[in-house]
Amino acid sequence: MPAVVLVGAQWGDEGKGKATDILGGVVDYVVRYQGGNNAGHTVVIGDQKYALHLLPTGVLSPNVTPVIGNGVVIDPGVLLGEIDGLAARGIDCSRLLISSNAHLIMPHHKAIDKVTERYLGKAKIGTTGRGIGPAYGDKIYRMGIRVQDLLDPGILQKKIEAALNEKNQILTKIYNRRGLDPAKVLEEYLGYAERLRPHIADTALILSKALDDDKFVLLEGGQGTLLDIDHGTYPFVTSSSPTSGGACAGSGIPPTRLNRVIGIVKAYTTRVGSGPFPTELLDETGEWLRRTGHEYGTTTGRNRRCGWYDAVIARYAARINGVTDFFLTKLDVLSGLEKIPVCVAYDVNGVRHDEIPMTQTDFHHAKPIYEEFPGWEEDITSAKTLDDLPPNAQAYVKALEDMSGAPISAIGVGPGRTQTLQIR
Ligand code: 2SA
Ligand code: GDP
Ligand code: MG
Repeated sequence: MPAVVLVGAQWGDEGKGKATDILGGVVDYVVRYQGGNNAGHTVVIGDQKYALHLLPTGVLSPNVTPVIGNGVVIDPGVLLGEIDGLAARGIDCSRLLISSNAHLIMPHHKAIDKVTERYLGKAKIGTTGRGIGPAYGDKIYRMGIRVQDLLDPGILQKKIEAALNEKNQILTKIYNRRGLDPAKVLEEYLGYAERLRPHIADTALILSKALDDDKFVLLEGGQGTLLDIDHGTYPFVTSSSPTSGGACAGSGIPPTRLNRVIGIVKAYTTRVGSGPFPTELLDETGEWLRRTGHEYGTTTGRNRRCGWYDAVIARYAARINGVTDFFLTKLDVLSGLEKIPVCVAYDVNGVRHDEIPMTQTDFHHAKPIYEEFPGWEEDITSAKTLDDLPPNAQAYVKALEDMSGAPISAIGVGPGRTQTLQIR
């Protein structure tokens, strides 16, 4: 059985959590392959709302084995809090598997993330402050602490001491903050080790055997294509690879075993944090989209910046990820608009660009070239098939499909599990 990747096609928060949950009925394993508890994936089941940060969305489906892959950075305190929170609501997380090769977010990573953002002032990235960038930085710098180090107290102690030797200098001498006590950090992390031990595994091996046994593996991305460390709007990106290539590196599943890449794309665009966003609306309409679409950060509660659909970005995501089909989400939010502009290309200093410009400088100056589509008044949240949608909504979907580089296979018309139209 092949593996399927689910990837955000914009700047995150496209509705990946709901999409994974819907597919959860047929899959055997759901794997997070990058990011950490910066992610916020919302799933609404009946009158219950779940906001997951580190746990794969598959944890909500009783027959799914949730897996945290090697490409994820884990804050163990947050993970255990999330497990306990779900247990209190009757969700069993005992099936959870955690890669022994995943890296740990340490207290110094969180401290450095917050203090560097503060020092950047106006030039800040707008991170979630969860220690994501510093944890990945140490991983690449080959001084990270991994999940498997929790299993060896001697190694863990040495690694914490070595890390704090350097990081305490940075915190105290450069940023004028208090240093961290290695003994206290060790004690805290050894406590986590006890509880996490039964979940730690060679997940790449388990997933490989599962695929050999014809099991269905779904790889669940966090954030989105334009936040990718390589392919996103650098430096206003997260520090990992949400794109489909990252799914392989972050899980140990080779590219030859992937057969479908689903791009999740919202019927308009949002972004949290700093960085270029050509179709951003800084007016009443942007505020209306935020209110109507409930566009507030799932992790931090921050206002999300809102704007029109950007087909240049969707085409880029289709190309970079090899999207086989799109799930178009939140179409219902657009009900009530007289006209709906869609960005089809950019004007950069008088020159038309049909692709994202090569340099960030040009992208910062990109002005959207819009095509307008007639809107619809009707509430579409009860629609069950494409034919239930008003003709103008159907025409909007068709236009997006024609412009975005891959067919649309499902449409979201509300946050609930059942509010999805399968159209292919
Ligand atoms: P970080 O913390 O180092 O990953 O931040 C770097 C940039 O990545 C953005 N980022 C996100 N963008 C959208 N959604 C995310 N998850 C949460 C959500 C965000 C929240 O689901 O709403 O609650 O604020 C997410 N995580 C990281 C971030 O805004 C920076 O631009
Ligand atoms: P993710 O990070 O991609 O998983 O997305 P988030 O959970 O951060 O944000 C998406 C929000 O949109 C959540 O509150 C979802 O419940 C909600 N949502 C998902 N699909 C739809 C949809 O089709 N219509 C509406 N109205 N809300 C949706
Ligand atoms: Mg989110």
